[in-house]
Amino acid sequence: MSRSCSILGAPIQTGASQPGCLMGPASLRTAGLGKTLADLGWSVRDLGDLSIAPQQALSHANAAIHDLAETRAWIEVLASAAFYAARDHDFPIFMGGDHSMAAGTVAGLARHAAGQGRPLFILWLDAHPDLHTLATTESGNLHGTPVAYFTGEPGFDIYPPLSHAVDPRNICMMGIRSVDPAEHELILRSGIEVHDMRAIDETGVLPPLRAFLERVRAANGMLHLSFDVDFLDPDIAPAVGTTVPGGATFREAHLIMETLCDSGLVTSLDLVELNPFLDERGRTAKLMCDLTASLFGRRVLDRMTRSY
Ligand code: B3U
Ligand code: MN
Ligand code: MN
Repeated sequence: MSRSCSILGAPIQTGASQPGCLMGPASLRTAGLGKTLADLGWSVRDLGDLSIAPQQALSHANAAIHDLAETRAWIEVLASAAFYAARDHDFPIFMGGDHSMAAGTVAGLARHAAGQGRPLFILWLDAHPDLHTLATTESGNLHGTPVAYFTGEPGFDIYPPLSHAVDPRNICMMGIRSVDPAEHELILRSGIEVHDMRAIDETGVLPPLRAFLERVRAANGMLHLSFDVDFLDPDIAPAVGTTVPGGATFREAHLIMETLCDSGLVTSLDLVELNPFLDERGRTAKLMCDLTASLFGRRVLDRMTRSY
């Protein structure tokens, strides 16, 4: 019997500074995400897009924060949807949407993992650690806050209550190359494993990835991959509002996905921050589909006719 995966759209853009992520799920569908996975032998169920009701504005002592009520509502809807998607399918994929949505998906997945008696691990592929609290964000863009929230940092009283926090020591970040001072302080205090681009330049992606996967396996953990488009170098992935030069290459990204596939440990996926308004003839959406295909088992050699 083939394994089941579900794809669920979260057209949220209130956590970002510029509009466009709203179209992310449509762009990933147009690039053929569902068919790509079905062709790899997966039984794919498209659960459609989530939505939120109109909200009354919420204010916060930090006046920089914008769209707090809408983002809070999205987090609430996503936490519940992620819990049920993880319960009902072998592998849920959450198509964003800006990265504030991970506050919801990870909260729901942590609740599900706790019900299974297993720890939840997070692989965070991103240019940014997204470790601001509501007090420290200077941009007011809430996509900079999900990791602080789901690790149980204080100051998130206005977000939905978190049923199960993620242990910061179960988080591995790769690709990091833009860190604000308050985030840096939290990295040092929390024990999150961070591999910045310098570390990747020095060792390549495999040694830190394999060491992390060993930890996940030893703990019988569930593993959620949260993939921000800006992890990739902007030359290959221009469709993102917060490009940072010096990102992961095409081959590094595919190698990570292929290695994750081989491990068999990944149980859920966020594809976030795709802004199709900034894309060039759909190339970033297609790249995200191809990377997902590598995670789901596509192998170059499988497509070649062997003549030897
Ligand atoms: N740390 C900055 C920049 C940023 C974070 N996440 C994204 N950009 N995508 C901030 O605004 O919090
Ligand atoms: Mn991010
Ligand atoms: Mn980012």
